[in-house]
Amino acid sequence: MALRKNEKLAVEKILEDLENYRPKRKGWTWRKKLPKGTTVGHFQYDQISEPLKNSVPLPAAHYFGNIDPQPDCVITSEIASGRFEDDIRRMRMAAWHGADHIMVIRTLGQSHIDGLIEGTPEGIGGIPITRKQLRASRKALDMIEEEVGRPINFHSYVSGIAGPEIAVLFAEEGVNGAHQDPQYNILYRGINPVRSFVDAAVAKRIMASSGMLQIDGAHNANASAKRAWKVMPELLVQHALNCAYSVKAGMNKENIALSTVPPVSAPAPEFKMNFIYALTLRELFKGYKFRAQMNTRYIESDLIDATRIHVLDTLISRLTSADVQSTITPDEGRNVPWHVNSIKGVETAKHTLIALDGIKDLLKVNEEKVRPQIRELKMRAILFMEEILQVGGYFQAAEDGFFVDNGFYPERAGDGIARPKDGGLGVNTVIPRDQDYMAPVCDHFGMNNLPDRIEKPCDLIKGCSLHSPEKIQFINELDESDCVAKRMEPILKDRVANAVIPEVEWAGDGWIQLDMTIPDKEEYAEAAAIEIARRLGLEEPVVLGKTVLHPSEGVYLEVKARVPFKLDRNSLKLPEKPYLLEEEEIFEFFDKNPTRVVAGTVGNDEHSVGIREILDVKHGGIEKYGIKYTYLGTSVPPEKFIDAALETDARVILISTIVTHNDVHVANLKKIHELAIEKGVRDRLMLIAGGTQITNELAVSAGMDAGFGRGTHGIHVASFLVRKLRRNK
Ligand code: Z97
Repeated sequence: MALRKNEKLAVEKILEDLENYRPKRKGWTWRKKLPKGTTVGHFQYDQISEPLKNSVPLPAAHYFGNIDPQPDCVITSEIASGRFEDDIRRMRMAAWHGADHIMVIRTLGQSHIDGLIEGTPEGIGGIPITRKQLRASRKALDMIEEEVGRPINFHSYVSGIAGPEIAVLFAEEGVNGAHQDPQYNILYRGINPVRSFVDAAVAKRIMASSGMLQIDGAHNANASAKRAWKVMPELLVQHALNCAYSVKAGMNKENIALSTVPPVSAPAPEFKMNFIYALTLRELFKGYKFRAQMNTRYIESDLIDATRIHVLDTLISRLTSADVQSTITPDEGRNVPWHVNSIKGVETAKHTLIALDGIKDLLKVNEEKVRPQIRELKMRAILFMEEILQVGGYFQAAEDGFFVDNGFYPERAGDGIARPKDGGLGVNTVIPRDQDYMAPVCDHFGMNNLPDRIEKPCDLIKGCSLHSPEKIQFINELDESDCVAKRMEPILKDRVANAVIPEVEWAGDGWIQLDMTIPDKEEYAEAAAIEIARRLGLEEPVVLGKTVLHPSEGVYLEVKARVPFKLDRNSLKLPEKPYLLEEEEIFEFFDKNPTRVVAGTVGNDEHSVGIREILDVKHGGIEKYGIKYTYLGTSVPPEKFIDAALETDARVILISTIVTHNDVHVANLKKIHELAIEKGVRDRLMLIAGGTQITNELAVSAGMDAGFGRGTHGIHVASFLVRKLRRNK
C-alpha cells in the first residue's frame, strides 16, 4: 500500500493485518550528507543532505524556484496527541516539512506503569505505550518514508520499572531511538537506584543490539531546577555518568546522544552563557552525538517568544555542531499539542539550520575570552565527580541530595533531590544470579553460562522474539469500549458523509483558534474575548495566550473554541484560483518577447496608487519581469490610451478605474473598446482593466480582455499577459 500525495492517509488500512506486520528495518539512520559546495538552485551549500522526493518547502521558497534544501542534521518532531491514529497523520505532515525523527511520548508518565500493557486504558489518566500503537506507527512511518524518500527514525522512551521489557518491545517493533538514563528513573520517578542501574544495563544492551540511538536524561535537571543555569556542572556529570555506563553496557559511542539544553533564555544574557556551556560540552564529549532541545522551562504561552528562543538555540547548535535538532517548541508551554505547532517547530529548525549554512567557516571563536570560562566549568564538573567518589560513590551522592541542587557547584543550596539507596520503587528486587545461571536469550546483559559452540543463545530454544519474530505475541486491544476501532467509528462516518470539521490534534475535534486585540485592561480583555467567542456561537472558549500591548490600551489574545457544526464538503463553493506562472517562466518569456504597455487611470479618476503598484518594480509590479511601460498619468481620456499605444508600439493597455458612480467606469471601458474597433486595432491590442470594484466578468462584459480586482499583484497581470500573448502568437 503506497501513499498518494493527493489522498489522505487511511488509518483504518494501517490497522488491517497489523498482527502480521514486521518493521522494514531496525536501528537508527543519519541523513546522507552532500559534499561541501553542493549546488541547489542558484546557491551553493556546505551543510546539506540528500533532498526529499516530496516535501513542503519553506514559505519564501517560491522566490528561489521552490527549492527545499535539507539541512545535514536530523530534525525531531515531538508528537504526542495521545492518540496514535492522530499522531500518524501528524507524522506525515512533519515528514513533508523535513522531520526525520519522530518522538512519541505518551500522555501518561509511561514509567508509572510497572509492566507492559495491552489496550488503550485512557481511563487511568492517559495512554501508555502498547505494541499495537508502536506497530501501527512504525507501519505508517514505513510508508511515509517511502513517500518522502528518506528514512524516518521512530523514537520513544525506555523508563520505569518495566524499562527492560519496553526495550525488548522496542527492539522487536523497530523503534529506532529511545531516551534511556538510569538517573532519570532515580531522580524523577523515585525508582530504587540499584534497580534502576541494573535495569539500565539490560535495557541498553537490548537497545544496542538493534542499533537504536539513545538520548540521555540530563536535560530534566535543567527543566526541574529552580535556577537551571546553576546546574551546569551537574549536567556535565550526569551526561558523563550515562555515557560511560552506556559504553560499558555495550553501546557504540556513535549511538549515544547527549540531551543538551541551553540553561538560560533572555531576559538573561542568554547567548554568552549558553554558548560557553555548549562549547564545554562539545569539548568534553568528543565522539558522542548531541541532541539539542529547547529548555521547556522557558516556553511560555507565546508562539513567537518560543520561536525566538528556538532560533537562538539553533544558532548555538550550528556553532557547536549538534547532530539532532529537536523541535518540541510551543506545545510544552501551552499544552496545546496541535498539528500546526509541530509543523511550525519543524519549519523553524529547518529555516534556521539552512539559513546558518556554513557559519562555522565564517566565524572564529575568541579563544582568549572563552577558554578560562570553559576551563572553569570543566573544573567544577570534575570537582563534583571527585566529591561523588569521596562520599562513597554515585548511590551515596544521590542519597545525599547532590543532584538538582540550585547551588553553582561547589556552592550548594541544600535543596537537591535526595533518593535513598535502600528505598524507592522496586527496592530489594535485584537478585544476584546463581553461579550456574543460564538464560537462552539473545543480547542479554551479564553473566550467562551458555554451552560452548552455540552461535546465538536462542538457538537453544529454536529462536527468540528478536530473531524469530513469528514468536512475538500480538495482543489486540482488550477493552471493547475504549479502543481505536471505537474512536474511529464517528470519524469514518463523517468521512463517508463528506463532512468537513476543523481539527487541531484529533480528527473531528472541532477546535479552532481565534486571535484578537481588545483595547482594555487584561482582565476585561480576557472576559471580552471569551464573550465574543460565545456570541459567535462557538463552544468551550479558552484563552490560550495573552500579550499585553499596554496595561490600559490593549491586549492581544489567542482563544481556542469549538465549532458546533460540520460542513458538507460537496456544498462548498471553491474560490477561483488566480492564474499564476512561475517567476522564472515569466522572466524568460518577456526576455524573448519584448513587450510594451501603456497605462493610466481613465476619465476623471485621480486614484493612481493601485496602477502604480501594478507597474512599478518595487512591490513586484510588471516592470520586474522586463515589461516596458509608459505611464500616462491620471484622468486620461479614452482616446489617449489608444493613441499612446499606437505611438509607442504597445501591445497592451492597462486601464485603472476606481470611481464607479453612475457606472462611469463601465462606460469608459466600453468607450476604449469601441474606439479600438473604430481604429481597426482592437485585434492587436490587449485591453485590461483594474480597480477595487472590477471583476473579470464585469471587465469582459465591457469589452475588455480581462479585469483584475482587489488583491491583484503584478505577477497576476504578468501571468495573464504571458498566457494571452502566447496564444496570440
Ligand atoms: C525531550 N521534551 O525531548 P515517562 N526518560 C527520559 C526522559 O527525559 C523522559 C522520559 C524517560 C523532552 C521529553 C521529558 N522527558 C519530555 C530520560 C521524559 C519519559 O513519561 O517517565 O515514562 O518517560 O527530551
